[in-house]
Amino acid sequence: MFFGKPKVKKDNDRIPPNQNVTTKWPVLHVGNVPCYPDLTDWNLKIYGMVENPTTFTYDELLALPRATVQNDIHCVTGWSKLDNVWEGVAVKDVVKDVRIHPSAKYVLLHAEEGWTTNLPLEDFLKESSLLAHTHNGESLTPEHGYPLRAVVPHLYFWKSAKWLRGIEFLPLEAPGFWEKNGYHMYGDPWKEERFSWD
Ligand SMILES: Nc1nc2c(c(=O)[nH]1)N[C@H]1C(S)=C(S)[C@@H](COP(=O)(O)O)O[C@H]1N2
Ligand SMILES: [Mo]
Repeated sequence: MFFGKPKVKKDNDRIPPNQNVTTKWPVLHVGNVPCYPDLTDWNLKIYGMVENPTTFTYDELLALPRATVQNDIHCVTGWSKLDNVWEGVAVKDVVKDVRIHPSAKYVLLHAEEGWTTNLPLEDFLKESSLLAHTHNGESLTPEHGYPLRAVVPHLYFWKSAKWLRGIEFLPLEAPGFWEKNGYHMYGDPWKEERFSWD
């Protein structure tokens, strides 16, 4: 599957206000980079407002249809990186059999060390959202989220949890780590929704 947009837009139509394009890939996070000598203890838990709470092993996740997406990412600190090619699994395939309850309206993504971020269910389920293990043809490095990170490119990049371990479906919006610390609950880069007061 290929969900990426063809390159028809001019570059300056692709860069949200007050962002600068970088060809490097900065590393940004709080806490430690987790170390996985092997992935036998790794899993991804899907729970909350779902009929079938599910735990995926890494192999089970890789057995889902493979998705490739090309997109631009925009960090709230001001850098944008264009034309990233991510491979992984589409969110809609990951949640296909969990039967999301109709009262679920929001998602809280859980990463290692208790780091979290929140977004509306509708945004999480977009065609462009995926759980990625590969970037530009290479396995994610530990500092960029190995073995699995969320990629939600239409929101500021802090919503794209690295070292993802859990997906919790909620009826109400619960602020994640940065959202509790003054970042915007939604984070649309085109509207510059950087902080809660924007
Ligand atoms: N688990 C986790 N994921 C995280 C963060 C974090 O601190 N912990 N930081 C976020 C922020 S603020 C950004 S800008 C991106 C940075 O991803 P990168 O380091 O791969 O560029 O990861 C996001 N995902
Ligand atoms: Mo960020």
